[in-house]
Amino acid sequence: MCGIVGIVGKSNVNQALYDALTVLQHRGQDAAGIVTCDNDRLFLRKENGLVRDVFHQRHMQRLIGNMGLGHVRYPTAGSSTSAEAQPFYVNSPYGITLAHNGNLTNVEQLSKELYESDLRHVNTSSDSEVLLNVFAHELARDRKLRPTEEDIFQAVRAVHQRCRGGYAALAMVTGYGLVGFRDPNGIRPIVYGKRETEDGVEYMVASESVALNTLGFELVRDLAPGEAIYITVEGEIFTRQCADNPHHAPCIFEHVYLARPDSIIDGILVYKARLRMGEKLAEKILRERPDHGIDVVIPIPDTSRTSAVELANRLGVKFREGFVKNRYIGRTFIMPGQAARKKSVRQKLNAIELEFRGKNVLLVDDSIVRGTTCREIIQMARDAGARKVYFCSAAPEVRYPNVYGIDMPSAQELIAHNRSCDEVAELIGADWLVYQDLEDLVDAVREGNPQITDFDCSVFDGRYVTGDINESYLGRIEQSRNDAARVVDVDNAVMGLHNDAGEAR
Ligand code: PIN
Repeated sequence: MCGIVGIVGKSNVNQALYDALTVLQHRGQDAAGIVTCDNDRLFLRKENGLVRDVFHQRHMQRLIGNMGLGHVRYPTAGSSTSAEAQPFYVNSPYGITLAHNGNLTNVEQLSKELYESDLRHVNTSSDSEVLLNVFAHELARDRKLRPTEEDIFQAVRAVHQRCRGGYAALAMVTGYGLVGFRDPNGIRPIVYGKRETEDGVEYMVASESVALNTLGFELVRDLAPGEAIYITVEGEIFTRQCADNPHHAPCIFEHVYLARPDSIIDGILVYKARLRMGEKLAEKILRERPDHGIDVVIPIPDTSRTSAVELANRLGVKFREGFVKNRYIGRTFIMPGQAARKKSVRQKLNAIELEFRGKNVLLVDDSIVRGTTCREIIQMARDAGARKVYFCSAAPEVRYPNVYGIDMPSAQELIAHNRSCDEVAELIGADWLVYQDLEDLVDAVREGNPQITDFDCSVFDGRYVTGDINESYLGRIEQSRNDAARVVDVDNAVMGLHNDAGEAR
């Protein structure tokens, strides 16, 4: 999962892009990048690290221009070198840069086509570079000196015909404008908005509406599935449906924990969806365990807090903060000859004993993925003196891998894969465990916008909305996601490539 933002402004956009990236930082902490365009010149800075560590005064000073785009990256299998930080650049045609959130599922075939028929070189294993080259190739077809909005939309149309998977992307055509597009199933989110300034209207396109709000842009709307937006450098704006058969099936996991609660995605306020998840969980607990005997409901910070508040409210039980999270976790340093040691949950969360001693506690988390964290947290609750530790998950059992850009472990590593609720309860050490029903999760989210009739729930039900995911594909990603196969560039301590126009860090 990644975050993207693009701005067409009336003065330098570097600071606004930087600020927007800090607001989207939750979508990816692995690498960050900004490219700006000043007339026909591009300025790029990208590197592994958090936004606040990647951009220094000297980089910002170089990032001039009234149009630009930015990216924060979440690590996915094999993407951890800084050469794969985004945005990516190709010089022909026009000079195009691209930032992308999502995953292409036919990347092998596309890479082959690019090499064999399109005669294009792709220098990394990133599917975003593939997406950029497909777009560039399609835009170059008519060999025009100046692209019109029709040419841009025709290229996006061709991208939709060639590319499979989930993608929300922003491309900047040097000297011409900013293009945003969303896959024909609208799996990954993307919105746009505008703000008035003394010099005229400025536009922003971003992964989440919080980026608009915090910078004073007014949300206009989400891009529809398959739709593209083109904003010229002069501030003219065009939108067009570019897919043959768009079908809206947005990713439900955005609502579970990927997105910020104050974002509105496809008309649904994430915060309210999470409140409703808590409400539905409470109803299930009351149905299945009417004599639950819970003394206190405790969220596992931060995401689950919203659901937990409403859950406690519905149960008529006290809501208490039992864990405090350290917001300032530092880096892990590697000593010569030693492997990097993973930070323990206890270094991140600390229990307030008062809320546990002698009580029956219900811990609430947004989801259970590997089950490793919640097992440790349950043990912490017991060590703090809890009598009984019950656990509930605001999401259903995560049983299948994600292929649309969420960094999820392989199926074998998912604790609920091929296991029942009771088996998971035993493995994580809970006295009992309640998962949200999928139907309830869908209802909780859908209530915010009943016009959406389908969601991508593949991690819960194994149904992939693009309809083209087969066993052999799943087998291949299982292989590449096996922890052992991961390329770990530990904290990227010393190995940054000098990709900021030759300047060393
Ligand atoms: C919480 C995100 N959320 C916490 C991610 C861990 C499952 N884990 C999924 C719970 S936040 S595990 O966004 O950082 O607040 O129990 O499956 O190991």
